[in-house]
Amino acid sequence: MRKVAGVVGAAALTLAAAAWVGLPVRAGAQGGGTIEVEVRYNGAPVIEDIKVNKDVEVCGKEKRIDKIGVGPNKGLADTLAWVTDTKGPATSKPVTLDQKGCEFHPRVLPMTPGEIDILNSDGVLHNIHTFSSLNPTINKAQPKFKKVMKEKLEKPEIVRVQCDVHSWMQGWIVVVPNPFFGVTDGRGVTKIENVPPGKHQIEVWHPLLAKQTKEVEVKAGQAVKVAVELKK
Ligand SMILES: [Cu+2]
Repeated sequence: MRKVAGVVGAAALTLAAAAWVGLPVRAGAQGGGTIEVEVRYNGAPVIEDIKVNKDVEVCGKEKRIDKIGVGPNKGLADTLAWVTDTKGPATSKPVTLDQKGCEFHPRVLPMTPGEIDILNSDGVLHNIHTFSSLNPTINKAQPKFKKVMKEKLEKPEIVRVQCDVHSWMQGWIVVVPNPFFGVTDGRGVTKIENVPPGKHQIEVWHPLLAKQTKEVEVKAGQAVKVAVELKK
């Protein structure tokens, strides 16, 4: 209770401060609603165990790839949910795709059109290679001393990513025309926040399964739950 009171107090203070300096109090983030998406997969997880024959001191001797990651209660990981019928502003925080332990982190990375930082945390040679149709291909060696490469992806589409040095390194960057997206965690859950109120359509997409769309009605200041089961 104390925490809640504190939050209310802080909000009241902000409003009071805004009134004091004569600034308009905008609905902003408070004007939107939240979509809580829970994704399930009824099939067995698909896991691939790879024997590593290169850069083992950094990559490890074996890699376990969760191609279809299924957690407790059949929750499906690495699944993108996004609002398809709305344009929106770019996200303000930097977008980063890390190459760490010879894996892409995250495996599924949504972003609004713009810049992306590709990191090499491994200190070994990686070579990022993108497969896209609207955005220019990126195919660049990233030597061990090059910690960051700045690239741009300006057109909304799904871009598959691989490393040409380490064949098991696979990922997906999804350029979304608005910031209303989320990627499920190991329990198959994600939240899309600050969505403009109204009726919307969301798309739920996993790299290896059939995508689905759902209608959802978002109300200001409220959370609406959506359950989706993806299939092959
Ligand atoms: Cu690599």
